[in-house]
Amino acid sequence: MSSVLVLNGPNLNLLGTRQPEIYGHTTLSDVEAMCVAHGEARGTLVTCRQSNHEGALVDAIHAAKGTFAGIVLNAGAYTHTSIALHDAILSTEMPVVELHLSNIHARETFRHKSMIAPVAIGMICGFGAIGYTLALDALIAHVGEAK
Ligand code: CA2
Repeated sequence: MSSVLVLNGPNLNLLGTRQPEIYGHTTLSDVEAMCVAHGEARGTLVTCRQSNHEGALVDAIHAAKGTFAGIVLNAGAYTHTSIALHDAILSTEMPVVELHLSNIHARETFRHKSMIAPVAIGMICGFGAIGYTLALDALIAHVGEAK
């Protein structure tokens, strides 16, 4: 069975508790349960992690190599700033699907730039929590094709 990682970055532990007009009412636990169930239905083991710390996210990307076939990554605000996450993805050469709940291109201009996009296989944004399942499907298809 193939195995993928869903990795969430800073403040996403607050999902469903504040700013529901932007991020929806679904909690991070709900999202993670949905991802695991979605993976099960597609014969893929899904493991979920979240951290508010940039270095911990870098560590999680490094550790994913050899354990997971790919990563669905919502790097939160680090998306727009983190050369460290960009370099971590480059160094592992793992397939990463960038995911955002909101449409970052329809928001403030500082959210339009992504440090992840140039090293991701693709990006899904603007579909709320359901985007995680779309990102998983994209990653699972990509990993299957790469075999
Ligand atoms: O839309 C996304 O998924 C984002 O990655 C979310 C980040 C934001 O900085 C990115 O530009 C786009 C912010 C996550 C904050 O999540 C919260 C959830 C509930 C309440 C407050 C923050």
